[in-house]
Amino acid sequence: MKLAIVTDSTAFLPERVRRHPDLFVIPIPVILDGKVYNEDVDIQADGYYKLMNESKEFPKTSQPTFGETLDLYKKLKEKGYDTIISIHLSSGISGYVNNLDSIKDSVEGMTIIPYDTLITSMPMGHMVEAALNMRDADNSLNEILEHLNIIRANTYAYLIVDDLNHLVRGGRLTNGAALIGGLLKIKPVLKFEDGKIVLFEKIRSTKKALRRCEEVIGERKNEINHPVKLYVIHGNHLELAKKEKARLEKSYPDITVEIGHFGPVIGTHLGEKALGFAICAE
Ligand code: MYR
Repeated sequence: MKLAIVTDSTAFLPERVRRHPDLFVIPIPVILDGKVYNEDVDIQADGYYKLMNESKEFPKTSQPTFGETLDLYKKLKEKGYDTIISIHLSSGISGYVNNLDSIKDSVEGMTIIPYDTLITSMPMGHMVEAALNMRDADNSLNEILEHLNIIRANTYAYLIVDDLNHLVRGGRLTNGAALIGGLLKIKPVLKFEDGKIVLFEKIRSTKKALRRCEEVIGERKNEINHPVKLYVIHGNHLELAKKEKARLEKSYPDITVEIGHFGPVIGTHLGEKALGFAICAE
């Protein structure tokens, strides 16, 4: 088997993973005032929030076209690959991964497996890295998929956003419209559940919401039967992310905590100053 790993630009990938020769990344588009930008190709996280906050129309995201995705799969066939695991953002927040079902049998001699991570961002990058490491260690396709399933079943993410309107207007908060009226004095903690973003708890202040995230990460850590990694992810809020990383390291000294940021696509849906906490089985 010659295996390629494909993912999309919402996976936050550290440099060591980006450079892997068998990894290929499809950009997800962001639309600002009618202009289409491909994430990480013609727009980066740096400077994005300023552009987003200044845009006249409400910014949007879209899916890569079938043509673009199929072209990549065909190019990989020409390069000699015969198998692709295409690891993508949750079907609960984008139709992209489910839509790949309609093209997965279109390249002769190529096995294409669309993989719904039920998450995105750093936890998805974590799955991509795990798949690449297992590929390099000559694990079989089934072993890699089974391990991805273990990580997926043991991944939890919690979010605090500064302005819930972004998620509600973008339609990515399940039952969001019902929530927004009563939230003036409340800082909701959100979570991923079955791949969708839902309310976890209504908390009275940002400080208490942050402490609750730290606590709930500890609760999940005690339930997961594998070594884990922690991620703190920010939308242009590095100082807060660093503080939270330090707190987590103090509370859970045996676990590695990595910091990353939300790129333009996720930033569009969470708004500036969002903070995410994730725990994943290694
Ligand atoms: C599309 O428009 O279909 C593609 C992009 C959808 C992205 C939705 C992002 C929602 C916020 C995810 C937060 C992740 C925290 C770990």
